[in-house]
Amino acid sequence: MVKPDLSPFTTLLNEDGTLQPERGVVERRLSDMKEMFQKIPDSIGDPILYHVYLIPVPEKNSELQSSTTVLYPGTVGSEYYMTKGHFHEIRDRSEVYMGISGEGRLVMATEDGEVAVEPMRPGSINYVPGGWAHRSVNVGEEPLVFFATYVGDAGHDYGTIEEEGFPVLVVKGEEGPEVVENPRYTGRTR
Ligand code: S6P
Ligand code: ZN
Repeated sequence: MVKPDLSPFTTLLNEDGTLQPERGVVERRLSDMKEMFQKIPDSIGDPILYHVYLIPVPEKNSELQSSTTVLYPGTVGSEYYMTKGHFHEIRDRSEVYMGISGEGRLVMATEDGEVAVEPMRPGSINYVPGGWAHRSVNVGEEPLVFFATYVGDAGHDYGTIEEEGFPVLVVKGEEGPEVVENPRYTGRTR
């Protein structure tokens, strides 16, 4: 017989992507991820790039963590606002994203430099297999809001991306978003 650790509970999603009740919030400003942008204009200040609203549960592989992310619209130089991006600490742990509002790109990369860029929009369901680092990029004019759920003990390895970057960047081109090579990427390429 399995004796459950938790009792069932419900969280409500507000239209703006916040959660009710609020159980935990992470705020990320430009100053938290300065090294990740190619060039930061002096006049930009220290804007909030995104909030993550958490539904925390025990960090075990028998549970599912979940959260919403509200990634605001804007650019830093030619790059759109984006999340830090990470591998999961336990590399093979997978994740599912569901787009709620706004328009984005989900940039994913393996440790040996394979790349995938997938669309995020209301109703998109992106599967992030184990072993793929992931970063969301807001390419629209409205906040990009999405729900994420992932294996409970996955953990987050931000260090590898901080050191190596992603193999590609999503930049604002004349005709809209463009995926270009990251000149500062120091990881393996394929
Ligand atoms: C967690 C999941 C998301 C991100 C969030 C912010 O595994 O991928 O909830 O945490 O979108 O991104 P980051 O890279 O700052 O954690
Ligand atoms: Zn993740």
